[in-house]
Amino acid sequence: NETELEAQFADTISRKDRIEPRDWMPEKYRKTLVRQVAQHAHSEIIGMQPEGNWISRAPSLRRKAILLAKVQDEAGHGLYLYSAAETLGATRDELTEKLIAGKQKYSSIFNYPTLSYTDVGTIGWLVDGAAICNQVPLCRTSFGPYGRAMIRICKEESFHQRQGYELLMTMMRGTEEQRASVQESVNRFWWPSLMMFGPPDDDSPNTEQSMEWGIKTHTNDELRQKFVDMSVPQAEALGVTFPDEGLKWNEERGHYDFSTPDWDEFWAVVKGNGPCNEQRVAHRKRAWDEGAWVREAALAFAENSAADTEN
Ligand code: FAQ
Repeated sequence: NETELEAQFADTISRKDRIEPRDWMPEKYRKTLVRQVAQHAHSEIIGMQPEGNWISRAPSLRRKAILLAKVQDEAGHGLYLYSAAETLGATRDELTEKLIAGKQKYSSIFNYPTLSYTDVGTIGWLVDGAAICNQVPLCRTSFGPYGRAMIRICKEESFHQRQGYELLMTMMRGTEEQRASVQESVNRFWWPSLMMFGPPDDDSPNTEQSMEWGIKTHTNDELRQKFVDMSVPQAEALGVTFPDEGLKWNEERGHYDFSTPDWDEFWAVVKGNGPCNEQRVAHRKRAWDEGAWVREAALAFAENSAADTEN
């Protein structure tokens, strides 16, 4: 009965064991997971656009091969994540329809433009760096398929982060103009990267329940702090600064202090009013509409093959 199932679920969570697709789960747990996993999948797919913008203009064959591989990895991440959502009963078609209708979100970061090739390096370093910081703990999330998808995704994100840092390192060894381009790009991406971790804890409606269920294992502010602490020495090694006068080591806390991000800007971007929101969703919609005949043909082929096998 229901009470017994609930007790079993609570017991699995308290043992930090995994909930699997066939296990009983509260409806709200399932809904929260579909929301988070779908947003995560959409972010990977929409996240292909800002960097994809530079594939045809990469400065060398080597850089082009690296960038192509990275953007293809992002498509793969989206697919693992849509598959994880499917085990919760949400189909990829249904989720994509919701994304293009503006009913589901994707990460705010991908609503900022990539104005120079240097941005490819900065996205690798800071955006993939923030993604790793947020996603390594998710490898131990309570829902099995999501956690297992995260393990492989994190390995690939580490490669992405290193390629970005290596690109910027190469530019920092270059001309004065190249160094200025790195600093300019870092200035634009620093604050939006900090916003990737979500609103501050006291303004985060989902954190408490998600922590209780073991979906999240750290709060938004904890992970943001971890990212700042990790990034400052990397910036020093690179020879760039972050655009924050308030950034300084706090001996007592054992962490870097930093200024408050512009949360009004964050909410404006999340609500659809960032610099590229419209363009990103319109592009996704176009690709979805133009691909309809491929999906239909694949389905018809599968049905015919099944009918042939039956005969
Ligand atoms: N952007 O109550 P909370 C990548 C929404 S990495 C947009 O704190 P929660 C790799 C939130 O959904 C990026 N919306 O929510 C890559 C909620 O609205 P809702 C993807 C945001 O879920 C790199 C409301 O605000 N990573 O793609 C954002 O407990 C380079 C209140 O927030 C993930 O998705 C935001 N930044 O915590 C690809 C990681 N923050 O849904 C290509 C998994 C919050 O109630 C190139 N997700 N909101 O309508 C998570 O860890 C969590 O969902 C958080 C938000 C931490 C993002």
